[in-house]
Amino acid sequence: MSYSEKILSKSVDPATQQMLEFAEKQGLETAWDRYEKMLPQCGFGELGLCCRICNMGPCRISPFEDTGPKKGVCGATADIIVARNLIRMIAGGAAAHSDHGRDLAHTLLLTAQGKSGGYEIKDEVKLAALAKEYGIKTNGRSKEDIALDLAHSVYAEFGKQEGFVQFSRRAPERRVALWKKAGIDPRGIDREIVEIMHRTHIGVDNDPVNLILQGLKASIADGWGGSCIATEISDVLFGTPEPVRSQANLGVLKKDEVNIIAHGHEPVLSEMIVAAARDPRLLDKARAAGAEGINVVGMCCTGNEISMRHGIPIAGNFLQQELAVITGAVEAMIVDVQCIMPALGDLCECFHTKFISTSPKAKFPGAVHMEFNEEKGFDIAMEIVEAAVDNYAMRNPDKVFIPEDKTDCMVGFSTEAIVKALGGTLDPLLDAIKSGAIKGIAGIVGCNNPKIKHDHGHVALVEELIKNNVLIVSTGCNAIACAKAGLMLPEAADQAGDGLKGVCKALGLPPVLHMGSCVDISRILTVCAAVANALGVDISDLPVAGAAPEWMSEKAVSIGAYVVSSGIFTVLGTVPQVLGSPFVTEILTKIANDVVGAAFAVETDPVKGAHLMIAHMDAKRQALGI
Ligand code: BF8
Repeated sequence: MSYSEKILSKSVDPATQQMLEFAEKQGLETAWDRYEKMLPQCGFGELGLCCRICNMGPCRISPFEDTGPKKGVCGATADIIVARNLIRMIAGGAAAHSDHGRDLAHTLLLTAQGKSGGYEIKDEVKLAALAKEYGIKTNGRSKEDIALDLAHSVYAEFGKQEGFVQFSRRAPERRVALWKKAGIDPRGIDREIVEIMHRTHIGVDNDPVNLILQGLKASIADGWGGSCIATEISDVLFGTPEPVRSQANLGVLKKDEVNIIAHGHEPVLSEMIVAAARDPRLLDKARAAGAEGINVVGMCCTGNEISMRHGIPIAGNFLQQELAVITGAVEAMIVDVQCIMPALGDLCECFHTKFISTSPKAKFPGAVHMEFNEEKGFDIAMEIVEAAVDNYAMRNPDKVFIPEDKTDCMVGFSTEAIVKALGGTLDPLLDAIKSGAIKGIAGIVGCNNPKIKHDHGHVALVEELIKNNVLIVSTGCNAIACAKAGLMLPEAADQAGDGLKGVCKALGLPPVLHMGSCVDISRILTVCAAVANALGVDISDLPVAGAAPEWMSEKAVSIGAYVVSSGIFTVLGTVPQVLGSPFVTEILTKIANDVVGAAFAVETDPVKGAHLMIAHMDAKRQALGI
């Protein structure tokens, strides 16, 4: 099918192209339309030069040399304003990830106390391993007793006033020493986030370097703290992912079944939705309503969580959430927190789709609120799924339009699963890196953003890297883009360079490994730390690099900051709002190298971005003498 130039410029994904054309014909608005209406976007904002922190403002700094104000009312310069705005984004992102981690700690606590509704401790091996890290005794103790101590320990990480976050000690000793030297070894997670808010208040910290260091510190508390807690405790409660087959793209919606989309982030909700949808009573009810079954599918990071653990299909990534509703085949869009467009409310009103919010932290216009809590998790999930089943009768078959596109994928590559696939040790991977069969490892992550052709940034970057023998570890909306593009199948190794192809074929692995949701970037950190420790070097010495080709969220800013703070060169595919300060730009792209041994680059062309990463890996290989 051929589409207009306009539609082809918006996405490379065939299902998305098809739905965009359909939406246009129906007169339905999407994020792409709202983005176009926003153009031209505020030039001061794009450069990070607008300050709204106090009510003497808003102030904006002129980016032109000769004209316009160079200081805000308080005297803040472009450097100060840009640095403050940037680290407030880190605070927002770190808070979101880490609050997700806190909810997992809470669920573990309730489960250990026997007070949760439907949860259990599924991975006792991981429970024991984490207990060991925290110095919790395991001998002769019940899993509930161990879990209780672990829950108290991880809970305490958030409000810790002094001392380090335990999981940060997975980093190589040299990395920790470097953090200490730079004054960015984080204390409690909440403390570092609060300190950003304090320091960026009018008239507090007005040194851009000092501000950015605090931003890095809070981001480390996120990556090696809050996000890591989210990942590890999810594994304890729901099982550590293992390779499993799944499918991705809007074609996973079914014409003859009750379609339920689980959208958002926290597996605490989605795990119970998955369980409830298998309940015989609800299945009978769905059949009595004329449906052939109940089809739960995921969206965004919730999609990643439930596909990694159950093989549940993923309907799409961030920019596809509205398109899923426009299929007219969705009985319920169930959401919790993060990356949920408020636009869904108005859109769902054009269809029979029930937009169901569940978190006390996240309410939306036009949504029905069915509040979820962990004490009654399964019972509430049953009510939510039943509401979806009851809504099947309201579906208008004339409005249903589901694209056929769906792609098979292999997901579920937790750190443990990767080690298992390698035969129990990291040695085969290290050998392949040393021999040059694998040039390096790239972590490709992050969102979609209508500023860049949907999925093009992700797919073009990843294809170029695997062609050059770079093994990819992927999370978030990048993982979904790669799954849709067929890059997460062992057969995709045929698109890789000879070295990577040989390794993948020998091990039966895809060249792009799905490591999970955005909090699961902590898994990537753990792998990097393990590889660095095995080689006796720091992470910054490894031939590894990161990229966020289509990033948009504050969480992505925090991720970028902690990845660079961990010593990993990172390429951004959309331009961060910092260019109004050449000094801050220089800190991020150059000076950071002297402090944390890594820096950012910005490259909007994904193929060029790939080659920046490859050149970086080549340089690191040379320095290591491999
Ligand atoms: O945490 S990649 S759009 S879904 S922020 Fe959001 Fe970005 Fe997708 Fe998951 Ni991550």
